[in-house]
Amino acid sequence: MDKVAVYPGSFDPITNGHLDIIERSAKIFDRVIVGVLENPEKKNPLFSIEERVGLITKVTSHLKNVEVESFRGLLIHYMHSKGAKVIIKGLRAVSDFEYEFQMALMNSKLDDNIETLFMMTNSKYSYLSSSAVKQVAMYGGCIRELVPEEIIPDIIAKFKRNHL
Ligand code: COD
Repeated sequence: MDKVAVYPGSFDPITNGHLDIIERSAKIFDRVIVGVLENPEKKNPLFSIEERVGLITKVTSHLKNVEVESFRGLLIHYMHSKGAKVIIKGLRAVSDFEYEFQMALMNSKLDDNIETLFMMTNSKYSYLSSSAVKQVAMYGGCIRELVPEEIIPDIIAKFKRNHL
């Protein structure tokens, strides 16, 4: 049976830190599904859900066992619909731990057959977050090396159109 994992997140936008986790997971699992959460709690996203799925699809096209989809509601329900047993999470710093620990325990309370697997960030990207990328881009800083090259024009265009 195929080993299927889901890597969930907001990915607004995908960064090199996210991509590194996806590439490493793709070496371990038969299929990796990047699940982009349509999260009503996160107000004013930079990219729409369809745009985020499109950007991730573009930068993962070299990974044949990676799929990208959006989902709504509980992650556990999405896992069930995909027949996936493993949730992949990235950990950057101790500050990520408390929140991730709470979510992992809640998810295992909802279904104890599902495991959360934590991957340590690549030290090159430990400081990197989508919010930091947005701040740098908003004020015209260089985002090269923070996000995949192919999506730099998409990010810059957003700020030119909507945010400046
Ligand atoms: N290096 C390594 N990992 C990283 C980096 C980096 N530089 N940056 C981010 N990550 C990791 C994050 O730790 C996270 O694991 C993942 O990548 C995605 O990050 P984000 O910021 O895009 O996504 P979040 O943190 O907004 O995503 C939160 C979820 C969507 C995973 C979460 O809210 C969720 O599962 N929601 C579903 C609702 C649910 O089921 N709730 C019940 C459980 S409480």
